[in-house]
Amino acid sequence: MGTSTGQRRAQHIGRVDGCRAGARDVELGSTATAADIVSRLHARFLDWLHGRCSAFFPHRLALPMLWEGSACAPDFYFQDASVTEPSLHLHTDSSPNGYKVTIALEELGLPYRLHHVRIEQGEHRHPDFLRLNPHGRIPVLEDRGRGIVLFESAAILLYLAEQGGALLPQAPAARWDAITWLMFHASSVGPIFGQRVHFEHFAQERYLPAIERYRHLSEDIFAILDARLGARSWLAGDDYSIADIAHFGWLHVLRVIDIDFSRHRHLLAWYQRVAARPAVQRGVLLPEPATGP
Ligand SMILES: N[C@@H](CCC(=O)N[C@@H](CS)C(=O)NCC(=O)O)C(=O)O
Repeated sequence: MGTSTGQRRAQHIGRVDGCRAGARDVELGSTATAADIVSRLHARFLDWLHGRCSAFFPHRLALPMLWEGSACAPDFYFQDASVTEPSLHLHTDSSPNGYKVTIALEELGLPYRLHHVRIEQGEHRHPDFLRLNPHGRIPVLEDRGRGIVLFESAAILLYLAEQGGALLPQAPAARWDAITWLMFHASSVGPIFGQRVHFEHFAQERYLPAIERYRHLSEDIFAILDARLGARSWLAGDDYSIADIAHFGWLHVLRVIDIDFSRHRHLLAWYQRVAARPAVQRGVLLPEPATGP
């Protein structure tokens, strides 16, 4: 006898309920209708999820994002026959470059599976990861369906904008503005902020000339961004784009570690506009919220 979609769904939920939440008396095959079973199991699944995951956010159920290696894993989606394995696999950690990509994915609503690469535990040096990015850095995006592997957050953002058909303006002038500011970020802003954070927070020796140099260079960048945003809402003009997302990833982490740019009022207002977006608020929690050094 064939099974209905409802029954199949109930079996899949039942399997998740049994295997991840401890044995439950799943009543498949009783007189209960498939709809009853689905609704009972769904309620239990949510109960379990809320109990199990202190940092559970409803969007993780609402969006088809998949989570690997976490107690919070909604592999509910993965095991449900009506939902297929996503083609996009993101390897990332909680970091400026990682947040750019989780924000873009959340903005675009593309289904993806998230793999948490724990840099502190050296997982980015594992041979399996180095096969994806020989430079041993997150983020890495695989599009398994198309056999494509990308590293460098700017390349990933361009790919996602193309795939999602958004976050990159169509009109040539605005499009090239967005790409120019994305490249400015990738080649100048990110590396300068990265060196500043390194010399101020992580370097074993406190080397003042380097600290001064990167402070000075990053203050210049704040001033450039502030001037740009004084005349327009977004870096590429009228539309929020991947250029904004790239900058936000870094500026968000600078704020978390108390590097202050609030005296640049246009930059601060832009920061607040970006931070107010629901997808951005979700993106900066994935795989975990940023913490100071
Ligand atoms: N230019 C690269 C930078 C990537 C990068 O430096 N990622 C950091 C995390 S934000 C990383 O993986 N660091 C590990 C390490 O330095 O060993 C990009 O934009 O993706």
